[in-house]
Amino acid sequence: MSNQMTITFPDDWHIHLRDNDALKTTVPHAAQSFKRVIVMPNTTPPVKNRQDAEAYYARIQKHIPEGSDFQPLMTLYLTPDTTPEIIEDAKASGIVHAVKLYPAGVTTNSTAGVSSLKNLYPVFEKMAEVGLPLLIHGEASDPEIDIFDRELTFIEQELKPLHAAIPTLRIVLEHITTKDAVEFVLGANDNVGATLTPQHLLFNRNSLLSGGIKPHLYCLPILKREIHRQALIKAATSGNPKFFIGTDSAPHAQSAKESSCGCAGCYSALTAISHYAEAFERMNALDKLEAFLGHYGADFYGLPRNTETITLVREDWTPPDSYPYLENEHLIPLGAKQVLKWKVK
Ligand code: OTD
Ligand code: ZN
Ligand code: ZN
Repeated sequence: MSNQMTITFPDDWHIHLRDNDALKTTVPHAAQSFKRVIVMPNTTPPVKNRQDAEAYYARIQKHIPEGSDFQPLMTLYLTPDTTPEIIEDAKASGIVHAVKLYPAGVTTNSTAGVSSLKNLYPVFEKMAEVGLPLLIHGEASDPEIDIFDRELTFIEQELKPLHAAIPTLRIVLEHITTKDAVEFVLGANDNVGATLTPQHLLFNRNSLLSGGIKPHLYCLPILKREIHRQALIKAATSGNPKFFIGTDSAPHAQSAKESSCGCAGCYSALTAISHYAEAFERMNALDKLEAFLGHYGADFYGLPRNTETITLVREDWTPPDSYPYLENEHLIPLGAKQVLKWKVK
């Protein structure tokens, strides 16, 4: 077994950078690990149109380290007021690469999201026409539905009808967490792909809840049973180009995570590559890692693959306990206090 791997520089097809002062931390971290990132639009207020995206892009750019060719790929946040004209205008900007659907209320900063997909079908038709992918947080928004069943319910009630109605719409089912999602993606046409996070490949709901609650493993969609984790890691390591990296790295200050009402989100911008390598190695599938991290996402988005490389070495290391964040706050990385087996040189 080789102790060193040189692979295509990875991209991250799903990241949260937040806004304003948070960008001082999140942008350099993202630029250290990734060449390009799909930037989620769930800021406060959300990124709803071309003007918002251009202004946010400019704020991000101020924090890109000197000499780095890091590239933020912007997205729009779909609301009940999104129109086909907004889609056309966003596409024409050249900086907007996708549109994100949050069913209202399902995750952090999603109150401005959508409760009925049917009304937005003209918007989806326009996205299919101009070639903007729809990125979906695939959870049912009905709060009565059990939190562990929300992904499956969304797939059955919303996603299958949408894909059947507009099969030419390119869809990324984001951060999939169940074998049902894997089966949906495998059964759908080639316009449908999925991202997978490090936490959903490595941990299950026991990791979150058994032997003491672990707030830093609390994210949405919530970690599921072991059979689901196994289906996810099998999909990720299968070499099927429908499945690719999307860390869902989501910064929340330590004080907001370790609280009586803790925020959802795992911060993995600086550790995700190591986590993925470890997850793939456990499946004896390190030969599939490069394409998952560096090829399939670019192919799906119709962008060129990166030509630069990174080198991973098999070397035990422990991430810092925390990173400074905002004024007197800290971010706790996924994997804090653990020994990770692969390090980016
Ligand atoms: N999940 N936290 C956040 C977003 C994601 O659903 C997501 O994409 C966040 O903090 O923005 C989380 O747990
Ligand atoms: Zn989401
Ligand atoms: Zn996310």
